[in-house]
Amino acid sequence: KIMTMAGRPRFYLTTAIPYANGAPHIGHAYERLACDAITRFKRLDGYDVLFVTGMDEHGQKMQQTAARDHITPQELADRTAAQFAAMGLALDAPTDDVVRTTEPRHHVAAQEIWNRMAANGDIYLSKYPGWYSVRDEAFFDEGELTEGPNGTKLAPTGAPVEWVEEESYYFKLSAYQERLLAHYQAHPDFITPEKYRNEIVSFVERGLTDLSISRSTFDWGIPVPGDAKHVMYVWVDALTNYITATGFPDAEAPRAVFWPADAHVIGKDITRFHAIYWPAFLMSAGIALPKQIVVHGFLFNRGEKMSKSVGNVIDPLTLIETYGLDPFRYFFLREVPFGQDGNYSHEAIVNRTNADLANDLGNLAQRSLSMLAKNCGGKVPQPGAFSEADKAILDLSRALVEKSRDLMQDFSLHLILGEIWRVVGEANRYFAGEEPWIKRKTDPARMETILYVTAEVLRRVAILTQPFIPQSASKLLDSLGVAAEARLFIHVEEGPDLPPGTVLPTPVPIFPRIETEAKS
Ligand code: ME8
Repeated sequence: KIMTMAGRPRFYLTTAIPYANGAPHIGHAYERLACDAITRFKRLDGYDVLFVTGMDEHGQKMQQTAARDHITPQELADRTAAQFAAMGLALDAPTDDVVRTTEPRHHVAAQEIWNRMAANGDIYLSKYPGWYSVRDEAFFDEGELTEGPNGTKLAPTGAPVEWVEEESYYFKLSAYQERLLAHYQAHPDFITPEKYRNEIVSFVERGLTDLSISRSTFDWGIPVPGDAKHVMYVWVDALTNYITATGFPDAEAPRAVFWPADAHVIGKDITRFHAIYWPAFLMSAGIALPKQIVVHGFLFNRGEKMSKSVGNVIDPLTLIETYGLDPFRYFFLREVPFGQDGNYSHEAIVNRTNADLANDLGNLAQRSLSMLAKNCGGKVPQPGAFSEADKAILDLSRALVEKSRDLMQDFSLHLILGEIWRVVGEANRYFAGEEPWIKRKTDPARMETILYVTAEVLRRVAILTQPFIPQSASKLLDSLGVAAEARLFIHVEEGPDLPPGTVLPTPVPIFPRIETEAKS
């Protein structure tokens, strides 16, 4: 691991940069949210994290959408960038940077990587006709196409393709087949989950053809160095954002130390670009490869693909307004196994929120903290000697850090939440089984110990939940009197545990139930 001067390990994480030709949808929100949870987790675990997103603002698709809306491509880009910034705020998922591909610093980086690939002899001018899909911004081989209506042809993604016959610059992708395969072999975790790795490996094994990397029939892009008739293929441009953020080509830039990135988090439809083209470009330019391409699945509304024509494209901001931010965050991170496709529906969101947040964690916090307020003078009590049951639940809650860290190796966010809520379940059984409301009369000292143990377990659970439900976790920690600077994972592993005598604020409900029917 690379250490910073302060001795903290570094971690550089990116989202894909959304196309700026449309408003944010739930898939974008999900990706940003997952990356935010990873970022928060790593920071709480002592890492110096660089978390970057961006906007993919060039290409034919942008030019077409802008023309349709009677605005310039730059106006379209500005409008969409503002919508994505609002989404980031609504999700409470801030980033350290937003690389917009129309920025001058990005033009510099993209032209530099182009020049290095050219200097390495990997770029040539030629003319091969081919099938191009504007929606995917990609060429497809004849053999990959399917029949569309009225004798038209469709890309494997279902998008229409057009026959393109123009002179363009090509990248010698075919020359990288063996080196890419060797890299996948030597770094088995380069593409994760394995399912996507296997797809990429067999695709590359079937052989690679050279890649058209410039266009000359439209001009909304970064000019090719030395030949301004051409603009760069939008994917060469877009992928380069990941090094623009680290100050490339300035090797002395403050963020240069963050390259190579630890994880590019992307959806399953763009694995080819990230796991084949991007590493090949970097090899050609003599730049280190990212450590991991982390692939997530697609979200479906009740099993249906979102589409404008079906009318089921849901604005993530509407969902956040309806359910509240933390229920929204919790639902998607808990319910969708990270790496797999997932479904959402009103019922599923309500059920998760009420069962896990309101009942399991909310009730435990509410019951134990209001007992503390009433029976222990609103202070953290002094515990007596711990029983076996006390020790068992305390140990389980402390072990959560190491378990979560292990699961974070595979970015198994849903399993981390599963482990945390398993402990919440145990804590509820402990609390019910120990019956502190009865001990209040028969053995008040024992009651104080039970309430102490429960509050301490809540402290640990709250610290662990911060990456996922940051606002609620923070309220819970406030209600336990935990100082803002004592909320790291190390404070679970090494303490200090809740100091007896700490004065606690009046408990407030933190996890409201979602009521779906009006009460009569
Ligand atoms: O692909 N569920 O941009 P994009 C989950 N500009 N994730 C989804 C999704 C869904 N239903 N739909 C899309 C692009 N995504 C390029 C990226 S990176 C150098 C350039 C994911 O706006 C998608 O897989 O179409 C991608 O990771 C991200 O959202 C942006 O998609």
